[in-house]
Amino acid sequence: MRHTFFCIDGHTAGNPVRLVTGGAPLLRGTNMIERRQDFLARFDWIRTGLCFEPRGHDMMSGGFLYPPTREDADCGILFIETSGCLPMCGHGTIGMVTFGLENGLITPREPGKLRIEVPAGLIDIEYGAEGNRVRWVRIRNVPAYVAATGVQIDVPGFGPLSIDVSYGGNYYAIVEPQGAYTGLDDLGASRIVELSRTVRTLMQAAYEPIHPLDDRIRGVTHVLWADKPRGEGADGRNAVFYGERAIDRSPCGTGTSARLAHLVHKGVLKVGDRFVHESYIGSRFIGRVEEAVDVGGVPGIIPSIEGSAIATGFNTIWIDREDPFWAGFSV
Ligand code: PYC
Repeated sequence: MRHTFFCIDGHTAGNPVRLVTGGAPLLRGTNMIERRQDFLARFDWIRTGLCFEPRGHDMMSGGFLYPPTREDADCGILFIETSGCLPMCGHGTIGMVTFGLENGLITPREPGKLRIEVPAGLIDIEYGAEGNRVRWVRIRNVPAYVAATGVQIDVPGFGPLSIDVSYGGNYYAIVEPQGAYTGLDDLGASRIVELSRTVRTLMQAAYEPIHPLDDRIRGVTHVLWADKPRGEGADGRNAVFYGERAIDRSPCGTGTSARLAHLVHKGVLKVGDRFVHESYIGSRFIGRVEEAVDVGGVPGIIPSIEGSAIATGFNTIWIDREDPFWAGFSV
């Protein structure tokens, strides 16, 4: 049996986005988080088949557009990635909104604005277009907040680290320069990946963040290595680790949101401040601290992230049950 998926492939600031425009399963659920759980229970093979080798790769990420479950939203998004079905993905949203608008798959009720339902909540979008090309997308993200500071771990072969945990749609272990960590360029990509796996495992054992408003969102899944900026006009740089081997090629939307909340918590940023975040490869998002909010009794912020995406082409993908690797593999 052969399943066919029609996709628009592209990237946001260098990180892949695979928007599945045909072949999405019908999901049960009264909101996107229930649909996400239904997808994980019954259709996770679609994610692994489309994201892992041989049809994808370590960084592969994307999702599906669904009709919204609420009247005040224009559409729903379900994210798929090598690491699972994220509650929220910033680079993925920028890409899927861009490709969806450019190809007439999303119709805004108000020009230049969209409201989208994601598993982590409701996000507001503003975008700028010229003709049918979307030039930029700004996400007013779900609330971000700092869940913990100073979690101590000892990384074998590297040394002790003091880690802060911040939420920006996913939970991030934030590693700032300290001790043996002297900067991204001193580590290099392979060492970042290797260390991040250990950092995540140690953090998962040391501390489990649970979202104050929804306990289905929990646990550190990503590691953000923070560094000083490299390029002119940037305020900071990062390498965000996800899945088993991925470093985000974009500055990471939820990672940037988590970092904004973190820098507000540290007194470095305040409401109204802008923060240009560089990725490991030098691409950029513009982050902004929009407002201060309460997140279930914890002080937080509404962050926004702005970036742009480029489609690279249409891709029709088969998942054929006769293929020994129909559900994908990872080595
Ligand atoms: O942009 O939020 C993001 C993201 C999460 C994982 C990879 N990118």
